[in-house]
Amino acid sequence: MERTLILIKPDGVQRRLVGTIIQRFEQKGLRLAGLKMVQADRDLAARHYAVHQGKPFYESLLKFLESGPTVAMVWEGREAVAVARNLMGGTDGAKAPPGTIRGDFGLSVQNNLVHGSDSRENAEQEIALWFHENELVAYESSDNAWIG
Ligand code: DAT
Ligand code: MG
Repeated sequence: MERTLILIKPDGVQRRLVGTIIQRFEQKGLRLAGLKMVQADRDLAARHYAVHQGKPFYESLLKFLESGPTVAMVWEGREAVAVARNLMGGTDGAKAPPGTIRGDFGLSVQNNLVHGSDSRENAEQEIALWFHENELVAYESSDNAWIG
């Protein structure tokens, strides 16, 4: 079973899209294993986006992630990392196809509503950054045999 970290970033919270975005992951068949609201500080923002350090948009990106509360979630299921990335659409909302979260609700590159881990390894690292292990819940979904 694969897990991925999904963030509804501050623009998604401010724009009252939390329920709508969660619904996309839920309806697809992924299983919610953890969920909380976090006000990221500079340290958390910098660690989360460490890979982008030195890029021209880095400082602005950290300010954005610090600018308000984020909803942090762990979703699990078959191919969860790739499935979640497909549900999100590409980075630039203007180019992301309709039907995806960014394609349906975003026009910006930076303010693109969601974060999703881009590999299984990064997912495990990011989950550890945002969650304590005891905040994640393991359980059987009763519809598992139907969803796979
Ligand atoms: P993604 O979030 O699709 O994985 P990424 O990891 O390349 O994209 O970049 C992380 C975030 O940084 C992205 O969600 C929005 C922002 N970003 C990326 N490229 C950018 C750019 N050229 N200008 C401004 N912000 C950018
Ligand atoms: Mg990324």
